[in-house]
Amino acid sequence: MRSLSDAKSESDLNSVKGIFFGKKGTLSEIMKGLSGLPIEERKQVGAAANAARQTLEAAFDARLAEFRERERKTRDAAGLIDVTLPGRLPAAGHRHPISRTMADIVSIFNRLGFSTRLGPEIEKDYYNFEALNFPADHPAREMQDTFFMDGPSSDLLLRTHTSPIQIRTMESSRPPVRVVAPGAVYRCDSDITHSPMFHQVEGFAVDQNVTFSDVKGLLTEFCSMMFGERKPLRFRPSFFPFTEPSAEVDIECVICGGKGCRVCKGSGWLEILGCGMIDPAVFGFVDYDPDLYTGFAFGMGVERIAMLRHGIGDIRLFFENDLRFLSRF
Ligand code: 2U9
Repeated sequence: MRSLSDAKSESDLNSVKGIFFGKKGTLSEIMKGLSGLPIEERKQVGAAANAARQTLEAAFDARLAEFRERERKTRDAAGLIDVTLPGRLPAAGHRHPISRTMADIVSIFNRLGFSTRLGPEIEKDYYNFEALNFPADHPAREMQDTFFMDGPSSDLLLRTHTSPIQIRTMESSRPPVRVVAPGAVYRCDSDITHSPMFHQVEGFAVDQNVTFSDVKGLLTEFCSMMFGERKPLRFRPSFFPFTEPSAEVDIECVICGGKGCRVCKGSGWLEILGCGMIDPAVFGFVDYDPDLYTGFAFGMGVERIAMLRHGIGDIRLFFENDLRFLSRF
């Protein structure tokens, strides 16, 4: 097999290729001989050899394409499928990191004896504020925080927390109750750590003799199930209109182990949730006897937990739907 026009197959083509491009092939020999030539001649021969290489390569490529096309046509005509070729799998999607984090949180509380309740995202002022013991002039009711459906005097709004679910639960059932309330909530706020729509998981339990140590024990267990090991927790006194006493809960920084880093701003602690004993004034709205029953409640922001879990610094990334971001999870 000496020439391109004699080649009848891909393997013939490779033999002819060897004549020109092989180790001892014509082109290699020419290139080796270049060093023995005077400079002017070396330039001319070198340029001619390069041009010849390009022409030959194009001719071989064209012939190869011809053979492959012929082969494909024969195969198609015979109805043959190459079963040894790897299949093309459809790209599989997955759940959004926020849905997954929320499902993980809810699943832990379900395993700890809490059932799940949902509620409407458009709520009445009564369930979102009044029954939760927000005074009439409380700043959280104002325009900059709450999306009212029809101006600030409107009775309908986008719920600012999932707490209305707890009020609705207490209206329709008697103690003992243990419920988690997950869902989307809305606040007029937007920067790298706040989104106008975000997600919360809240929960509560009401029975006789429920104490603050019950919520401490529950949340300690939750944190070790969520973050993998028993990390130190810190309960700091705080204030919410619907709980008294109230606390915010910090976990030892999951990034630096408490040494101090950029994520915990050098403090060694990360705030992850809030909790407290349900204010007896709230029981007045749902007709629970505050002399007989006590209850605890807690709440957390799902995005904040997901950001800590995955080391993400900007909440807006979760909602831009950029697949380069979402496919990392
Ligand atoms: C009823 C009574 C009490 C729910 C609670 C918190 C503490 C809390 C925040 C966490 C981060 C909101 O998303 S966040 O900004 N929540 O700290 N929430 S106790 O207490 C209730 C709820 C309903 C009837």
